[in-house]
Amino acid sequence: MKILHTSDWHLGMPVGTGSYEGCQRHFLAQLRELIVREGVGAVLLAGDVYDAGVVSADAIGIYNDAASMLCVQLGVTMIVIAGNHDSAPRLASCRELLAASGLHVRGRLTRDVEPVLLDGGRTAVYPLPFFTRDAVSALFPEKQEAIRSTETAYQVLCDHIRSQMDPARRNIILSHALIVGSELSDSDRSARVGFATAVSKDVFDGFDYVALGHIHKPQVIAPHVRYSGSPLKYSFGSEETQEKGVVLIDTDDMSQRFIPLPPLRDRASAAGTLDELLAREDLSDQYLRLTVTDRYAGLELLAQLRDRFPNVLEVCGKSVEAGDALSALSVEELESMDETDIMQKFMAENFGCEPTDAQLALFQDVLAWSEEEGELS
Ligand SMILES: [Mn+2]
Repeated sequence: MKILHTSDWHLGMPVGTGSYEGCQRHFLAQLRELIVREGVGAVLLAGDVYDAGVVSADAIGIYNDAASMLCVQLGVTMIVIAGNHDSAPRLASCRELLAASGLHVRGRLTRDVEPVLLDGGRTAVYPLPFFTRDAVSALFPEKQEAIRSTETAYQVLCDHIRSQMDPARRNIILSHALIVGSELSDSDRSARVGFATAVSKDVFDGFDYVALGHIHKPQVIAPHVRYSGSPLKYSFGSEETQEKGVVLIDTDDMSQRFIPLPPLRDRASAAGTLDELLAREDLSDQYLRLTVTDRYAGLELLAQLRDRFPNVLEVCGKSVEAGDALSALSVEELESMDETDIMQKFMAENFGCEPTDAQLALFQDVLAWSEEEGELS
C-alpha cells in the first residue's frame, strides 16, 4: 500500500496583508493528482493543520475541502494529529463520526494509543498528537518518577506502544516532535524556543517508519525517520532554496521517495539599485524581500515596487535616522499605519525630523475637513 506523508499545512497563516489560500489550494490540487497517479491509499498529516487555534472561515474551508476530496471523492484514509499550533479539542470534534468516513483525528493524547489499521491490518499507524511531559505524567502516574524530561516522557509512551504492538505488522508512528539535530528554518518560530523539549530519534526505535511534523525543512533524520516538511515556503532565508513536497512510502518494501511539489508562488530575496531591481526579469509575482541600495526606505519606494512586484512583502532601503544604514519596512506595517503615522513617517523620511505640535494640529484639522468633504460628496 502506498502512504503519503505530509505536515505543517499552517492553514490560516497570513502573508503580508493577504492569505496563502491560493497557494494552499494549488498544493491540494497537486496532492490530488499525485494520489490518483500513484494509487495512494492513505494520507498522514503530522500536525499543524492550522496556524492557530482559532482561524478564519476561509482556512476551515480549505481543510474541509481537503478532507472531502481525500476521504469522500478519492476514498483515501486520512490520519491527522494535532500539532502545537492546533486547537486539539476543535480539531478532534466529532472524531468518531469522522472516523466512520475515513478521517481519523487525534487531538489529545491517551494512555493507550489506538492504532489505525490499514491494508487489511497489515499496517498499523500510531498517531501521537503534540503533548507535554505533564500530560504523559498524568496518564502514567506509576511512572512519574521516571518522567523527568520530554525525552523520558516519549520513552515511557513509546515503550507502552511497543509492548502492545504486533511486530508482524508494518508499524508506523505519526508524531509532532522536535528531534535533536534537526535543521530549522525561520518559519519554525515556536520550535526555535523549544530546544529544551528536543528528543533523540532513538525514542522511536522499533517502528518501521516515523512520520514527523513540526520542522518545516524536509529532512531525513535516520533512514526510517523523516520530516516531510511544510508544503509552502513560509519564511525568507534558508527556506527560499528548500525543495518542498511530500514523502511517499510503499509498505510492500518500506521504500520511501520524496516527491517535489513546487509551490505556486516562490519566495526570494534580492538586492540592488532600484533600476537594477526593476530590470530583473527573473523577479515577478514571487513573495519578495527587496533591498534597495540607492533609495530611502519609504512609502513611495514601496508603492513603486508594488506596482512592478505585486507580492513584495518587505523592502529594505537607506535610513535617514540610521545615517544611511539600511532599514526595513514591511507591507503589513504599512497597511496597519493610520494617516498620522504615515504623515510622521513622511516627515522623518523627507526632512529627518518629527512634526511639531502645531504641524500635527494643522494636519488633524485638514484630515477632519477632508473626511467631511468626502462624506458630503
Ligand atoms: Mn509547524
